[in-house]
Amino acid sequence: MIHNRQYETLPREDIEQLQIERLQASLNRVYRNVSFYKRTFDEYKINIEKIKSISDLGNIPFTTREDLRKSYPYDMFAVPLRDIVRIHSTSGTTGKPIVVGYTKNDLRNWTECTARLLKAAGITEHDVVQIAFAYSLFTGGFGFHQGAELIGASVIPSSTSTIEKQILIMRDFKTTALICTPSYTLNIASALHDMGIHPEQLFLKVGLFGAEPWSENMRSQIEESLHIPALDNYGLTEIIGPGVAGECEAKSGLHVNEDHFIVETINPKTLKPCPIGEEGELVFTTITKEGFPLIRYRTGDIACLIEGECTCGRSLIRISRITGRTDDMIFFGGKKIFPSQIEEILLEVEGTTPHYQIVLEREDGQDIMEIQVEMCERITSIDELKNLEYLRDKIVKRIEMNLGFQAKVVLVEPKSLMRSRGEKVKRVVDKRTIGG
Ligand code: DLL
Repeated sequence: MIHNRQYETLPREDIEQLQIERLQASLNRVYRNVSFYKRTFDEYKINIEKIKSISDLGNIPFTTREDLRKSYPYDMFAVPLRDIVRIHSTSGTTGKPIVVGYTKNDLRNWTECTARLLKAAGITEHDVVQIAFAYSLFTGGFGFHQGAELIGASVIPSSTSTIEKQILIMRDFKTTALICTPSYTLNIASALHDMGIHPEQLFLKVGLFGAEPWSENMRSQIEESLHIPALDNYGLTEIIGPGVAGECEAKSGLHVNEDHFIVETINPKTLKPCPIGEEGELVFTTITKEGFPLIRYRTGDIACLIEGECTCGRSLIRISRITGRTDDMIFFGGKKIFPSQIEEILLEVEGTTPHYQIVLEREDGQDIMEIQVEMCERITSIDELKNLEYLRDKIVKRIEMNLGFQAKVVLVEPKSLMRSRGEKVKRVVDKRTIGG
């Protein structure tokens, strides 16, 4: 099913024509209204009028996460706050989060984008859609909610209830479509098994999963345990939230909503464009956003572009599954964390050194984090031992308060963590396998 046949099946030349027109308007808008872009375009002597084709976009410098952090909270907004009707943000709780704003038009476009993903998964007004993403500063819950309502589906904002409650809702409210992260879905599947509920006792027809990396192996596990097709969708707060790209029922790549976003892939080292089909870092330019437009934003996500016709009839370019990141972002129990956020907390606690190692494991479907931290000095007395326990509790509490999860903290002897030849401790040891 295609939600917006006019735009989703445009001939390629028409898509590119539309993109260039909208790009011109966006470049003018950011130059006029966002001091960061005015400065950058002046510095690089960008003449907007000379950007006449999509390949000319390559002359414009990138925007990075760091640029957005520096503009906290509102410096990248291209409209006054009175025109902003919604604010979301990334979860950077210790470091500066990235704050994004939507105008009424932005919300309308965002709603359209998620509605397209839902329709592509076969969801209609006859469906009961259970959204088990947080309704919060995180974009997942609200983003899909709007789209599902636009389609006319019956929406259940079950958000972050307990797994048991999700399952009871799913069974009793006759949910037909489930929307959440793939790892949470596997937890639901295993809880169903424990509760003795067979998938045939449910009404599920399809699931849309995203917001974290997953694999084909994980897709098979979900499909086999819930007896539904499991479709991938991709998005990020900075660009709009969910709705940037999503799979259709053909499951052969994620269609990018190209009438709203221009996608490029670059080699993250040379920063040169990658040939179609070769993996690189995804770079997005928004071409309809008013509140928080971004030009050539480096996402840090690795994927490749897939050209050519899809059996579904959409002409929109596709991206592959996300296969990795260019940075050290950790996906942990539905949260996205940078080791630097943990480091900041450790640096605030006296008695520990900045040498630490994060060890990630998965037990019974739950992510577990152990943080091994070197102490400044060796322990020689009982009093020091007590002090050690106090230190450990302090770190655990701060992590819970600032980052919102529980970690096991182990204080280890000075210089006991394994160092590489360059004398650096490996920051993250991930013993989980995706889908394992
Ligand atoms: O995760 C938006 C979203 C919500 C997407 C619901 C899909 C469904 P952020 O919290 O800003 O936004 O995280 C964005 O998550 O840069 C990727 O690294 C990762 N990510 C999102 N979707 C996928 C996916 C939302 N399908 C970051 N596969 C992105 C792999 C994904 N990684």
